[in-house]
Amino acid sequence: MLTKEKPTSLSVEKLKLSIVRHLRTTLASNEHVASQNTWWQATCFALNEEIFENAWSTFKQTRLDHCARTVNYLSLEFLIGRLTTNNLINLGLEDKVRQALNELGQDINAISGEERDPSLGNGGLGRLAACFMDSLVTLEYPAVGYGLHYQYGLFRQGIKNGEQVEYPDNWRDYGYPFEVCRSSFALDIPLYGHVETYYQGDTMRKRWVPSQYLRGVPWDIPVVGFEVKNVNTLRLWECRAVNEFDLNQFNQGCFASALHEKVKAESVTQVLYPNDESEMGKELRLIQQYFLCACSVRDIINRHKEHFASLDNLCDTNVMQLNDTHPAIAIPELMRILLDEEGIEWDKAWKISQRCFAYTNHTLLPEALETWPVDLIAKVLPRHIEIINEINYLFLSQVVEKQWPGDQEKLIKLSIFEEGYPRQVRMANLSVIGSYKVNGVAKLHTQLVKSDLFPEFDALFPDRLVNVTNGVTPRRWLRQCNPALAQLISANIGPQWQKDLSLLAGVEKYATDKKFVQQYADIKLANKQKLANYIKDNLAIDVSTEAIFDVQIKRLHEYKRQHLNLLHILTLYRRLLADPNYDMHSRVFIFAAKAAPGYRLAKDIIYAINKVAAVINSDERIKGKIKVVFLPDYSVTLAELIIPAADVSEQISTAGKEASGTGNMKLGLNGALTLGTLDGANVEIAEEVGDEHAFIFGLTVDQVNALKASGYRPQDYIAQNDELKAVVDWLCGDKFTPEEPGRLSSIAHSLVQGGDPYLVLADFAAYVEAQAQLDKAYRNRTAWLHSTILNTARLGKFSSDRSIEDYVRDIWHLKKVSVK
Ligand code: NBY
Repeated sequence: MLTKEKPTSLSVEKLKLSIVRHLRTTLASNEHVASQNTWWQATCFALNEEIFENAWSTFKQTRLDHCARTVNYLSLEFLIGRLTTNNLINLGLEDKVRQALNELGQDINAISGEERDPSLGNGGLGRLAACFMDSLVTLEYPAVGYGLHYQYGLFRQGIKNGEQVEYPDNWRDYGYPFEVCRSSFALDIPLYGHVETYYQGDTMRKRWVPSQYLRGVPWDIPVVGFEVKNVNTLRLWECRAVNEFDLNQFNQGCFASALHEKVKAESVTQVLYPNDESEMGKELRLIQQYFLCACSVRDIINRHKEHFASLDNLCDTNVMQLNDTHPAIAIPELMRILLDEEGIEWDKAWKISQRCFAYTNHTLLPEALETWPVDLIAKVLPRHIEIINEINYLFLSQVVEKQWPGDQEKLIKLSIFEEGYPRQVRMANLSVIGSYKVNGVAKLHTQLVKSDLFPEFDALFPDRLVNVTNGVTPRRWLRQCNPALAQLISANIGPQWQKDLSLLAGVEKYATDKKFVQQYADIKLANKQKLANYIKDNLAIDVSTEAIFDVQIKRLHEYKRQHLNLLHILTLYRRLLADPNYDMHSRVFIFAAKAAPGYRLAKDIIYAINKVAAVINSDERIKGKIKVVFLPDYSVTLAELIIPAADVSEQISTAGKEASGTGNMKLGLNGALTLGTLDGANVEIAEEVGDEHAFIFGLTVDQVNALKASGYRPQDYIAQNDELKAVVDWLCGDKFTPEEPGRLSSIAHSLVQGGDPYLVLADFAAYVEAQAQLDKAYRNRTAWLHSTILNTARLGKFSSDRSIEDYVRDIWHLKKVSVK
């Protein structure tokens, strides 16, 4: 038994009745004709009966506890993944629903497989938000997630002829059973127009006269706690037109243009922008951001005002966490409401506002730091640009000028505005100035935020910058994705680890227990077989579970260095061609990654991986020693299949570039050994697990900086290393693209003529050496299994429950609200 039963939980009989009732009444079907998808919907509706009642109790209980302070997690992305199994586990109903469906002639796995994965995020940032929602509710903290109800999530990826092609992801097509439209909370949001000045007695006041409104309609997705009654809310705003269509035009026969306003409004939440680590400065994206912020801030204020007449104590009832700078426009939005609508004077309004916001930074990459053209903000949000101006003026004159009198350079660097053509608003500066706490997402990252990104802010506000190392929810990333391992752990140390992951330390003593080790090994093998079957079914590639499953799964980006992995694969291939008896354990290199549609080189790297895979996989000379597998359409669901089957976790970003990483945590927990650089949370993973149980290689942040300062010359590395030269040359020729010679040369070009901005060539030799060590280590089966189990046992720190307790202690100061 992995899960405690909840006191009110339903019986198998009641569940069967409820599922059949929903088939017949809600879904106009019956148990004789229902499709698998209809069965799935009916099952979800049966669960909702339990869920929505608890959601309501949670909401009421929070009010009763004197409006306990609530964290509002503002994020443009929530990459929640499928919810069916997750909800079953968290409700403690998995076994009963399995039985109920079984007795109804249905298979629970097939039924949960009917759910489309809601991909409402790009990568780590969006998935982190989903893990945090799971932990917040499980720890019984009052929390609301605020996001956008995209009609299309992140594009689905196909591979055609080796190349990425994008298809729309209509995730809710005919409806999604776990969401409910709460039309009574709809709001109208202003845009464009101008600002008027007027006098109220002697005081000059401002008001925004917008020229357009958008309607925000909330869709609520319940977030079910594990082994608690609490159910929190993820509220996703959908944008609609205030007026359905122009009746005049319609009557004159201009049907298409009558719909113009509707189409334009609906485009705001039509599609998730598919870029990670880059901003694009488009008007529609700015409106998306503002639309989320305006709806959410208004919703929070409305909630507050049900109990309090003024907003003076808003920060006692609420905190707003900005998930990166994407929702930073919430800061001037709250200021506008306090100043213009509530009539509060500036200093007091600023104090209130600043105590409401905290900001999480997820990146140091310069191209990912958001800026918006001043003119664009002035056009869309004319009052907000005035407020940003005033915030900046007061900050520069009262804070910066006081600390560093007459220091022009400091003023230029710290200003919210970046001078130039066009003038830009720096959202990170606005976020730091407008928040009471700012956090990085891993120890190293936070250090770099303090020393490199915001050193002056750190000097001005010494207590503002803090660290909260990321984490992942053990419910989805161990219990759900690896049920056999979860079962084994529970059988030996009890099930409590699921709510307190530090208890995994209790597994350590089994790392030398013969029976346990064998069971652990059998589970890994079965997981590898399951993945091997998927690979065979989907790509028609045979892979052996005897081989090392070496996994790199993450967005495709130069800084993550999938091409370093590729260069190593080519190196092994060359060695095998030169010497068919070259001594290596067989290896399956598994990739999954989406590239931003406009990121040329990233797409070229995907193409290269696929072309190399085709050649290597069909080369009989190497006797199957290497297989290369690119799994298309990486998603949360696919991650749940790959992670439990991995032997090796590739975390090979250039030191200083990956803020944290969270896949590294998931893979380690499931017993993959990390092959990684000292970057992001890898540093803390190695610290926890011990250097002997990971493969750490490559330049450190300091060495990267020193090398760059001394004038990095990639050609020198090629000149000194024949193998490296040979594989880079391969990319320039026609070895892998006989029909298109030179088609892979863009990669070689970026590494040589392009200056190799992410030091792939500088780390190549160390990487190849670490791979050789790993190959050797894998062959000592006892030692490898020992390390593997220690990874599971020692990574308890990386639960998102721990991250949330850090946020609560250092930033949010929430109290638990238990639903009885
Ligand atoms: O956030 C990731 C970091 O790269 C990773 O190291 C970290 O573990 C994770 C959670 O803290 N960042 C990330 O996923 N960023 C994005 O997805 C993203 C999305 C949109 C935009 C920028 C970045 N944007 O500008 O629109």
